[in-house]
Amino acid sequence: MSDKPNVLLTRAVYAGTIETMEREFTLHKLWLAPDPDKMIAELAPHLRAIAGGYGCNAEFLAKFPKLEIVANFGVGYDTIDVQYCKQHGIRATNSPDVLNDEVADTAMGLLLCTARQLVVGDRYVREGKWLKGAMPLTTNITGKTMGIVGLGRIGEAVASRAVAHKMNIVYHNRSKKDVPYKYYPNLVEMARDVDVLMVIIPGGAETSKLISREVMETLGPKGILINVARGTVVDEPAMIELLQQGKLGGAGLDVFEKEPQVPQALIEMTENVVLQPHVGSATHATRTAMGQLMIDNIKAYFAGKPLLTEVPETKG
Ligand code: NAP
Ligand code: 8YV
Repeated sequence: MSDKPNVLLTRAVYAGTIETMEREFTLHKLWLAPDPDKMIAELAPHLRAIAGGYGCNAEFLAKFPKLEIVANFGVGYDTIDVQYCKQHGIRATNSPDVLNDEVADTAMGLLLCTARQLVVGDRYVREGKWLKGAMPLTTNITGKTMGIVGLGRIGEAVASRAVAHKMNIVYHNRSKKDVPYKYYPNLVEMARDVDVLMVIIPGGAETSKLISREVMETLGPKGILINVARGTVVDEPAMIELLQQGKLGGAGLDVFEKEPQVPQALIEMTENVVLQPHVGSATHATRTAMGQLMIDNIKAYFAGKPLLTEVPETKG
């Protein structure tokens, strides 16, 4: 019997992370189990740690009466029922900060691709259209106003990049922050005053469809919506309708309501919509750092040391 702690990994994460986990822990890979229920039944009597965070709703967590820690792979932990964890004395951790720059780069990349139609331009050349004439002019971002919905760790990294692009920054959070940007307590009022709405808030029930039809209609026919948060925070059917009717100018999307399913209507909008497969943090360097933070939290827990990045809901 190995003295390395048993850890149940609920989904595939970065390959390098899995290799490290196999050295550090007695690792159980749920998504590869020929019979997942059998694996769960065998582990249930003694398992203390779950990693990955995927599918960790109350029903799943209740299968493990000895569970003490859930370590998420990612900063967004909307797939973990942290209220259940709190009620059962289970600690939960995530991987903040190590991915701020990566996600902010993706957000700005999506904005430039959408406003300047860089993907359209790539296709324009490959399809030989340039031989017949210049591509139509597009939209600039310099001097435009970006409204950040969720000026947190990643939101602030986006803001500093947008400032470098000579954009004006305003923001909407539930609470005002000590930052040199105008604060909008009302999201619709902000949507009225901006050219770009940059969405980088957490997922979950509280933010579900926060980017409503009214918000997007107010952003308007020249407005650009960028969503690098979660698909659930946008009213996706309303967004599609408004884009089709020309009542919303354009969208750059990294996340979707039913990932990896993407509505066909969005796939067919090739001029003013840019789609990405949830790659906000998808580089080797950043995924390695996310994985190491997940591992270090579990190691700290079993060593009786303070957790490095516990989520606010299970602290104290
Ligand atoms: P963070 O530092 O906690 O920032 C979240 C911000 O959102 C805070 O400033 C918070 O301010 C605001 N906020 C929270 N709930 C709100 C609400 N109901 N209404 C308005 N504002 C609200 O989190 P982060 O590290 O920047 O990450 C943010 C999210 O990005 C993650 O939760 C995840 O869903 C997403 N993400 C996506 C990718 C990707 O690959 N696309 C990668 C990483 C993260 P207040 O508390 O004042 O409201
Ligand atoms: C991850 C993310 O890609 O950290 C997050 O919240 O959305 C991304 O960094 C996602 O968790 C999938 O692994």
